[in-house]
Amino acid sequence: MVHHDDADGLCSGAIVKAVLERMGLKPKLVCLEKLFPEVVRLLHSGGGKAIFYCDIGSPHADLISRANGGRNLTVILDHHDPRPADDPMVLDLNLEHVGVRGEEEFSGATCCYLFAKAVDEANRSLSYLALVGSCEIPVGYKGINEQVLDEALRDGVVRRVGKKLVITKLGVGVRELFSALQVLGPVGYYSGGPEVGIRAALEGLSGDIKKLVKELEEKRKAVNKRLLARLYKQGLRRSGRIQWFNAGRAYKGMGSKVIGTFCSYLSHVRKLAKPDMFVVGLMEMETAIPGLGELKGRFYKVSVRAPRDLRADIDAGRAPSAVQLLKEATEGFGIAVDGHAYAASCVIPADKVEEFIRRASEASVRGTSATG
Ligand SMILES: [Mn+2]
Repeated sequence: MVHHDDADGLCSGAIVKAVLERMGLKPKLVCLEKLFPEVVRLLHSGGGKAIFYCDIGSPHADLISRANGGRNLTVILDHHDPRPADDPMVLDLNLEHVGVRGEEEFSGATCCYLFAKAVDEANRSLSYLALVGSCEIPVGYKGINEQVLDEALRDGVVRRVGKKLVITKLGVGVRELFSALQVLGPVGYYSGGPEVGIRAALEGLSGDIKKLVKELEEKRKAVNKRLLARLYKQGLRRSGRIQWFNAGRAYKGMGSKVIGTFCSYLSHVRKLAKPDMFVVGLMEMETAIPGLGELKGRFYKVSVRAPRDLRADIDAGRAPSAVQLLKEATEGFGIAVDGHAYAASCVIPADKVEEFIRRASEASVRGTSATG
């Protein structure tokens, strides 16, 4: 079982873990920040396994199919924009395939929940996890998510307390659990956070877990503060329409999502970031995947954010979208390039950093090309 590291990914993992355990199986969980091709090949080596991808996988269903070669039964439960799976043993159950929008109407956890319900109606007790995971969707509970909310309220799995939704069994707010998981997975990625997050999703927030969430948040804040002080002193580096900084190993021990969060914040800081240029942040990644082993080589995580004024130029086609910028700048070596118009991320080999900056700077002034 492979699941993503954010709150939606942890809820997705928790649902499928519970379903498989209720069936008497003993799933082995692997939490991933990004789908490295090397990891996919490793997971699919050998045969006769059942492999689940939760809130991750659809954008790489083609890669997964090639790595699988018909050997393992593979089920993808995801809501990210899918690529075609061309191995009949790879079943992508993403509802995008039937025209439901994964940006608005369902999350990875919703997809996992619908699977759980199809396996056994008794799994309706897990509906709250679809609601927690879906907090990442900015438009509220719409479409299928709204139906899940109605069902959860009717079943008494969640109840309204004032304006809040509370999970009856755990006595925890839906939003509160979401916020804790957003820290446990991404910030605690290299310190056992995902396992704790899965437990929290199924059993609630104990005092110990709350304490861990607070510690992780404080650690991240301290690094953010140091980095900000450095940038106030040195400024961002600029070329073409990109402004960038390299955080190096400042976030050592934390998952690489922290650089994206920092870039989002930075893109609003007028004193540091020009509002009409891409904000690009780089950080060196750890070389190990928890529970799986060492990766071959060293890698950098790259995050791109478009500040306000740049967004108008992107919409008008006067600047490439964030994800298009990354695609062009990392063609030939970019790993897991994904995102949308105003925010995108990927992984690049450490020896490609300079080439990436040069190409991103060139692509940033080109405007919309046909490759998007
Ligand atoms: Mn998701």
